[in-house]
Amino acid sequence: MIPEVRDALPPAELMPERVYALPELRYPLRLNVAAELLDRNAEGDRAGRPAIHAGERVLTYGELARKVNRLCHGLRGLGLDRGDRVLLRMPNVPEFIVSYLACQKLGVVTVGTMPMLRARELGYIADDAGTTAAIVWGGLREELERAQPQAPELKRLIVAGQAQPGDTTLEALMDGQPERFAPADTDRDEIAMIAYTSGSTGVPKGCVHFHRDILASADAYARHVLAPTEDDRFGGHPTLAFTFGTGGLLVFPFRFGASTVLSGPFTPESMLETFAKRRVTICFCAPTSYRLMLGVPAMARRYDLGALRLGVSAAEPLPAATWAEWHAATGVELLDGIGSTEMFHIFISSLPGRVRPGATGVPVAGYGCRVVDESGNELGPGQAGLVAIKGPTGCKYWRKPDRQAEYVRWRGWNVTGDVYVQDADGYFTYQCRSDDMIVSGGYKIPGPEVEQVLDEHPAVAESAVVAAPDRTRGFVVKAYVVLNPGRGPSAELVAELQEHVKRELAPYKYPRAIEFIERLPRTETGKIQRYILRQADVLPWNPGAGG
Ligand code: 3UK
Repeated sequence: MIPEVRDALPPAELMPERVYALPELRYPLRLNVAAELLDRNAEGDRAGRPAIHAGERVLTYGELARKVNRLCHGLRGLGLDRGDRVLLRMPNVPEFIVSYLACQKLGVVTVGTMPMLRARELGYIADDAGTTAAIVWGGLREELERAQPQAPELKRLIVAGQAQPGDTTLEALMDGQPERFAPADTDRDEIAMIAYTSGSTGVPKGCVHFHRDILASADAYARHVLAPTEDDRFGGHPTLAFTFGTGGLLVFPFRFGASTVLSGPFTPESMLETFAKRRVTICFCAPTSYRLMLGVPAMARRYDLGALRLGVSAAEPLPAATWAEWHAATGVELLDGIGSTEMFHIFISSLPGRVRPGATGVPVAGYGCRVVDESGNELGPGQAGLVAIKGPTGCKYWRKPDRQAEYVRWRGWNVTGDVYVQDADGYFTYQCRSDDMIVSGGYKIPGPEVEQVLDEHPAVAESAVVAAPDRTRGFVVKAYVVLNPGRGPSAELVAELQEHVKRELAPYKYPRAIEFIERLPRTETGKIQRYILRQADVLPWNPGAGG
């Protein structure tokens, strides 16, 4: 590994202790994730089997491998090499997968970014990761170009899809290139990707995953929980840039020679139509999306979901009621699973045929999970505490040793900040988060990040952002705003503040509810008492304005 990249990893004493308890998790020293996911299928007897379904288009493993190899030559021609970081900004299109696999094959580190991110978020990520090039979808270029001044090293944009004259295009890079390319001889513990997650402090943190981590997630979680065959078709809405999507729509299908079904922007109807038309067998969605699909009138009669055999639900807790409604409507079991960007994917999951609705499930094969107190002492059944995990994947923050020490504690346990209770028979039930992160519609929204942006508005003196209960989304972002002298509450100002946040941050982070108050409740040491605001509707001092 090049020294610059190695030095960005956490110090050895803060590394998670990783355990490879199963024989299928023992990998050779030299390991390349793209060779495993792609070449193994394309060069074996699956060359003619489908790899990607996108609308009417089907790309076989053989076709995909030829595209990837041609792009490897093209990227190499631009001077990109092992250890370099490349930012990916694309919707769920085949070009995302081609770019991801080509980078992996070269040993180039991918930095996937969610399409909804805005310039300030992209600029931070590009600069923090030290990306020197980006592969960007034409329709998403504007925010990235606005971010470039924040990331001086990001000089080269490669445009996929709709391009403009003078662009370096993905197509041109692949044009006329040889169709074979030998994968880089990467170490199993060499960095493959950095996935950014919004921390509760509002500063995005890069989560590093090695070549081996990505495969381990498939060989622990997917193999043991989903038991995929090459006839499975994986579908769903998470972006490929989110590790929930990278796993569910790229790594897991390819690890088992199955195929992935890519779809456009999520609407409940379009998702159901894709499941029916493309015969999706395993789907990955957030609970909110399952609820929205259940809200489509006569959903099970209008869409033939006969091919579907399992639905994975993650990113937020799956209530027993949603499980029961989906099961009644489709006959399909939803498998709740908790994962994180730090852990790459799911580490506690329900198992087919053994679901207990309302509980997340049991530790995934290969992972050890405990419920502990603040000092790391194990708690007994029925007692709520922090969940701590050890397994083949683990948290490795890029250039953030202080944050690393919060996530990895007690000589190697990963602590996600989630509060759990374990039953006497081993099932884990989610309680809440222990910090200020708001989980809304499956999105993680750090309250402080929204506060910071609200406070930049000239009308705002200060603000506090909390989660307010919501029937569809679980919770929504609610902002309590103290106005500057001379500014009064109004519906126009609510709309203006909402627009302000949507312009500055990914739009899903905007406060769906805004309430103006005289002052924020604080402790004697000056800390905002967000728990009081969470119950604010019953407080006498609440003037009840706005909303
Ligand atoms: C919360 C859940 C209750 C929990 C993710 C599957 O969500 C993913 O990653 P993020 O980094 O967020 C991690 C946090 O989200 N969470 C996730 N799943 C559940 N809470 N029940 C669940 N089933 O607070 C966790 O710490 O955005 C999920 C696979 C890959 C992922 N990255």
